[in-house]
Amino acid sequence: MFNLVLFGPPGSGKGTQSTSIINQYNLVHISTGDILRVEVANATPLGLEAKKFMDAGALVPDEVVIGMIGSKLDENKEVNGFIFDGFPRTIAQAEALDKLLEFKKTPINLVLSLAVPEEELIARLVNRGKESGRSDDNEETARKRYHEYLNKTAPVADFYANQEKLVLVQGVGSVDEIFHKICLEIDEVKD
Ligand code: B4P
Repeated sequence: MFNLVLFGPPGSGKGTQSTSIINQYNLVHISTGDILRVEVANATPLGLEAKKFMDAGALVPDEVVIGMIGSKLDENKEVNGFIFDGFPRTIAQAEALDKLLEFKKTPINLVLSLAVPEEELIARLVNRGKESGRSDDNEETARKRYHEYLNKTAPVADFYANQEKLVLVQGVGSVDEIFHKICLEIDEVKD
């Protein structure tokens, strides 16, 4: 199995690059953002609770997100591996993921961190908001999300650097150029 974490601030291209990576390497895509948006769209109890946090640019509580990941791993037993997109976003989520994977006897193999400057992130999210209508893609909420990232998510990079799994990838350039750099890093680690 090969398990990849795609890490980076909101708007850094995690979702965009995941689409290409799953096709190239035949991995199962687990995006906590996508799962939460489906829950919101279906107005489930979980979705109604999560929406309050998402609309405010805040992270959804750890216990909610960790529970969702546990279910997804159980649903996908015989697979080549997983790509975790937008998860883990806190140290508690990272520790929980290690425990869940230990149980499955398969570790995280690589963490790719997409580096993009703040103003480029905000511009991308505001631009996406014009087409997608996503309630968290406006300038005010995008800046809150970025600060939430700096406070709660950025420390997760050190967690994986200490495990010698973190590799930085410059996330500015064309989607294809960035995908090419990502493939080089994956091929270096994957047998
Ligand atoms: P997510 O859905 O994870 O979304 P994201 O951070 O906005 O985006 P991503 O980095 O995937 O960017 P994308 O490729 O779409 O999170 C949404 C919310 O859900 C969070 O704020 C939080 O509330 C909640 N949540 C999710 N996971 C959670 C967790 N684990 N714990 C707690 N809460 C959680 O790209 C963005 C835009 O840039 C797109 O328009 C794209 O076309 C464009 N783009 C991409 N690459 C580009 C490039 N190279 N050049 C120019 N534009 C590019």
